Amino acid sequence: GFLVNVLNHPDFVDGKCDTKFVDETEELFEIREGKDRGTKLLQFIGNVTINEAKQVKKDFDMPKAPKVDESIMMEGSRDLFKKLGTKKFMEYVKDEKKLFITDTTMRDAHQSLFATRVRTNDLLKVSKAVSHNMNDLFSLEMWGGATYDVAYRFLKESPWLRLEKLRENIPNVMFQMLLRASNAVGYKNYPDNVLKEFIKESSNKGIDIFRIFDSLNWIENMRLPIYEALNTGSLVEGTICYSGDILDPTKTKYTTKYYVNMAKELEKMGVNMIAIKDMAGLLKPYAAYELVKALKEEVGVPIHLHTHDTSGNGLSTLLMASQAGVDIVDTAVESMAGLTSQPSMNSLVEALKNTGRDTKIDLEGIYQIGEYYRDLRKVYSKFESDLKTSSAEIYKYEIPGGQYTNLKPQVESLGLGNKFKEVKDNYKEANEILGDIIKVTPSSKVVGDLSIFMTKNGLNKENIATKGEEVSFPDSVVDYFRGMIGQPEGGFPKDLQKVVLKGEEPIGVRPGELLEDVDFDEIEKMLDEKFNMKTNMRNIISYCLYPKVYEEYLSHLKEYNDVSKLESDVFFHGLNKGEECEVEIEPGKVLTIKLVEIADAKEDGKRTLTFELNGMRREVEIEDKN
Ligand code: 3PY
Ligand code: ZN
Repeated sequence: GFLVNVLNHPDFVDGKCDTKFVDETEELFEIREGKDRGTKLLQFIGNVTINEAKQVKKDFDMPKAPKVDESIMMEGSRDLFKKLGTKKFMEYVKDEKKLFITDTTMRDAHQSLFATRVRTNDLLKVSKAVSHNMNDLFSLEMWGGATYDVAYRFLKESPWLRLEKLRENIPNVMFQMLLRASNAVGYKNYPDNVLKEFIKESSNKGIDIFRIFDSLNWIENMRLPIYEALNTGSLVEGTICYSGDILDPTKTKYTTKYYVNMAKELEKMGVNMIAIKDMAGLLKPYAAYELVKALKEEVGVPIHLHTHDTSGNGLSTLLMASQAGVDIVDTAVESMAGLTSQPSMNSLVEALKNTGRDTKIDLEGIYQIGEYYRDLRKVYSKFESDLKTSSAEIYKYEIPGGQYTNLKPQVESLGLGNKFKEVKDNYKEANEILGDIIKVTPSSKVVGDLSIFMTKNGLNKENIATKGEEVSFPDSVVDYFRGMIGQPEGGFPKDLQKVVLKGEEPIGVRPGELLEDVDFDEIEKMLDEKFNMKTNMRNIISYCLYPKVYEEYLSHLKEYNDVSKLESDVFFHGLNKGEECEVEIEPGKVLTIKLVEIADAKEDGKRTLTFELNGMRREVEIEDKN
């Protein structure tokens, strides 16, 4: 029976059975499922091979991570943080002359360059080298933002296991996540109890620093997550999202004063650092100097700058910020840097060598990590955009890095490929129509959805109020005007709000005040019964954040078992005829899988695929959906 198996599980016997054991691991489904793990994997590989990969030539090898001496534990920022405690550690950061560096390679870099697709398996392979060679960094941004959604939706793996396993392999450097305030890691405001539990679990499982931003810079939405994160003993970056251009005297909404005031309010709430989140890469070099200087004069906590290199000015922005006294900046390893990603760590480190802000980072080992990612990118090439050069037109459009990369394929998939320029122009116009708002997930989605909607329906600034009477607007736009993601600076444009809401009254309070707490017990019961599992709090949270996506993930797990251990060339490209792969389904247990034969489709549309599984012939039937 189920219980017996749980009790016999090695983790349980070892006494390690905290909440960790009862996760979405394969064992839980094995227990009552007849089909074995091997056959399920063959079915998965067969399906990818027939319906997704179509026997593409694999002109890449899976990259090898650099070897390091694992017996030597390198001291890192996390060790120091633990040793000094919050207060002393933050004093140290503030007093230190060197510029501190955060690496975003495991999160924002691949979110911005190829739609967040890097799998845990590939991150784990390089993780020990990261712990060893990147121990001088301030932190690693490796979770949050879109990673959570994409892990379940597209990678069919648990983001919690990513966090846990990376933490195991990298115990020495601080982990940082991006939290969308009351939107957590989703696209809408969630009930307070969901948000609280999410933050607690994230901290328990290894997050040291929460970067908390609201997509409209609305402080009311940030209070609860900030207090909750501070309560866990983690460090908190109160975040100001940068929009517009403080150097442009004609732009009067988002001024230096506006940002400084916001930072001061966040400081009063007790945050440990202020993050400037320049998600679209709009902070020009001299503006960075002015903004950082003003913040350094007016707030006491360290300043952490995040930008994107879309315009090609990213490195200059970091250098000017450094000159003005910024404490920490975000970069990515050079083979994952540039364009819509962060500026290159390697270039910045070199640029500051032998100056007053010398980062003191040894690049030797970081080059090796760069080589790993350079080779890895080939495996993920199908997710890369065709953006080849930087683009200073981003200053005009104000589209965030990840959205900029995604917008073209999104527009193409809607059959508007020939209207990309118009969509971008409409993005700018939609922003004005919505009241010149801060644009970052999820508010950037509102602007993106509206711009596509305008393009499709021939709407513009002049006719949207009249023609809009007859159409129903995209859900995200309606929710925005209802006040469901919060209140924008300067309020809503009232005329259009009336048109969009068609008589419904908007809310003026924090949405979390109106959303009823979720009944966790009820969800636990439902998941236990429906998926035959022993549900834990992380499972419940995942369901609360993404009910449909999470259920689909669990169904996938049931049908194909745990696919996270497949190598990425097989996960994304299947097997070619005659090709063989190995999968270590648990430590020491390796399956060898060879695709021997693909038969023609039968009348019912199914193909028989012949495999060898550890040398034994196995046939599986795969429906050819082409
Ligand atoms: C996210 O919220 O995912 C972002 O990276 C916003 O810039
Ligand atoms: Zn970013």
